[in-house]
Amino acid sequence: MMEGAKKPVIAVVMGSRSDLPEMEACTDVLKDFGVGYELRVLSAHRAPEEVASFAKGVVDRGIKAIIAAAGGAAHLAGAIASRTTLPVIGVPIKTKVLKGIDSYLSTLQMPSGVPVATVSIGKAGAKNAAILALQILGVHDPRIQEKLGKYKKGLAA
Ligand code: RP5
Repeated sequence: MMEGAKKPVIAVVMGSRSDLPEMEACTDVLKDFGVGYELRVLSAHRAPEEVASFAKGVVDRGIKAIIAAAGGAAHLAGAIASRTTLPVIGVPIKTKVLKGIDSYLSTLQMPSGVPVATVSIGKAGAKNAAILALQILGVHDPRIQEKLGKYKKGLAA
């Protein structure tokens, strides 16, 4: 586990170290906003027990939103969402064979009652996951809200 300097309020989880190059688009945004996050590699298929204990302990550590990225038969975001009341944002990682359509549908198509807020495939989705997590936190944090406002103005310019 690696962590940002501040107390983590967002958890960024990915299914493999090989997802990190795409997910740096996510952590770069969190760093720019100065929001503490924790970063973990946890595979729903290769380490299911660790995923379960992560999901069960995450509220007690003060985490407010979870970003979960995986590729292929992407089970990670859903496996976490099934075990927590925190909002879970799913990032479908781009894959070689099916270009991430597999990851996208696996992350998106959750059953009724267990939502995963699924963003677009790849780096754009990774970045948007960070912004969406910040927007969730911004509802109760005026400093994040203000920074998001400046960010939006920057996009327009
Ligand atoms: C998924 O399988 C991971 O999220 C990754 O996108 C994909 C391939 O993993 P590696 O075989 O590169 O570890 O679980």
